[in-house]
Amino acid sequence: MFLQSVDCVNDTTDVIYPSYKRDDINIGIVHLGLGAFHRSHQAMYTEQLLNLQGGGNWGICAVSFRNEALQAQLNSQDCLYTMAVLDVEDSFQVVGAIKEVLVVKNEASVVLERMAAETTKIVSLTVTEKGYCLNTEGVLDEALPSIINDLASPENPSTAIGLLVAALNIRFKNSIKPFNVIACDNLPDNGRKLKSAVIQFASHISKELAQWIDKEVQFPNTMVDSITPKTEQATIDLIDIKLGLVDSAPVQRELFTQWVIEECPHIERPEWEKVGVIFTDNVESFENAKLRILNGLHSALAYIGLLVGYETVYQAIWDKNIKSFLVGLIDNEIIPTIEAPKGLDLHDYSRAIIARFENPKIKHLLSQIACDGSIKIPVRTLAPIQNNVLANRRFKSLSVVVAAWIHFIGFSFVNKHALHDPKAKELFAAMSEFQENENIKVFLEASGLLPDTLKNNDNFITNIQDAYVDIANVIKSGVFKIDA
Ligand code: CS2
Repeated sequence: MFLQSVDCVNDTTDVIYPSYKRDDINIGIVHLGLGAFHRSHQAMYTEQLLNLQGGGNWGICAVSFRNEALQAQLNSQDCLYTMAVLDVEDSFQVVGAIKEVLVVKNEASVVLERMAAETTKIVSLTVTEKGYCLNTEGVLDEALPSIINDLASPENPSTAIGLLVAALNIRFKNSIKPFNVIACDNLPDNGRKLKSAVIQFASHISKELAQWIDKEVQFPNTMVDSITPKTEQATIDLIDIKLGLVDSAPVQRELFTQWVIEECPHIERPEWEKVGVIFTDNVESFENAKLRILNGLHSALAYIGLLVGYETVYQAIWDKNIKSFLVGLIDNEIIPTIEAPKGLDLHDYSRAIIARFENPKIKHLLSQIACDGSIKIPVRTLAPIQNNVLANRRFKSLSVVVAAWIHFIGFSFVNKHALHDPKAKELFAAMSEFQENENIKVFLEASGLLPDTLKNNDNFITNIQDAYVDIANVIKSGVFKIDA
């Protein structure tokens, strides 16, 4: 039997099911970006609150940009799905918070209708870093083809920015109070950057609209965390046994989860603080700690691990040499760049992250993390290097991460593997030039990613050059042996 409705589940098991009446809850949130992360994180917090409060009008309309297959799967099971938490003891919960699934590619006008509805109080997003359509300075990149298209036809948008502006424009014209926007992707100042991109786009439509958005719409910064790898067949099988039903769209994640949201007065929102969400006026320090430690280590593991032949975070972190390199990297070069949030011991925080990576049940693919390096490396690795350069501190191990990333691009280039990166073309062109004249400075400059402080810093270039040679030796020997 298939999972179809809450009525068909067998609630004698220890699986948690929605305890509120799903039919009675209305949609209050439109979420853009229906990936596994949204379903295991924001939707899960909302689900817990609905369970706690016995309902509430915070149902979610979840919007995918292209994934019709997922829409069909979720529709066939009344938008229900199971979340498996994989830890020493696994646990399972059927989530009912998502009430509707839409796909922009086929029904952009319905998406806009939902976003413009007076009952929609919040639009949240997990569209990955590249979905913000920003250039290296962190402002809207108006040269992107998708943004050019949306600007040419703003009533028929296909990007997250275009959708937000079009929906806000409908509300503005109809004197409907705006929704507020909660950005949930891994980039520093995510809310602030999104707001500035939205205003910049809106200013091409009308000055009044741009001013209204600036004044009336809140875009709190946030930090989100929970490792959510692609769902494996083994988890699907486990869920089938546990539920006694076939769920064709489950998600899996680790036990740890965190959501920190900037406190903004007057936002009409679910009382997520009742289910553990932290509201604070100091999101930036949580963001920095998480981006530089967890995500920074992830990228280091991805590029180093893949070059040595590992497939998952779990395999790479159990390599003693890699682990001891990472520990040195954290203590000597990352922690000194972070101002810790009050009450958080960065040493303990970083060790807890390593322990999370060591969870044998989480098979997080390094290739998944290695995507979009041109957006991730500047935030996770170049930014702390820049801080260290300015403070006259060491950055030798961070340089190793950059060098591993360059080798990863070189490997993809030489073997004609697709590079999953919005700047793939530019990076391959830079690599081609680099391979001709073997001057790493050429690659770094041509990649267009370097902040001015690093561009003309000979010490930085020398460090990367040396690290590049070290990594070449690692690849030759198949053993990672670089001391941090
Ligand atoms: C990862 C993140 O894919 C990546 O770049 O570093 O998705 C990471 O798993 C999450 O941020 C964890 O919260």
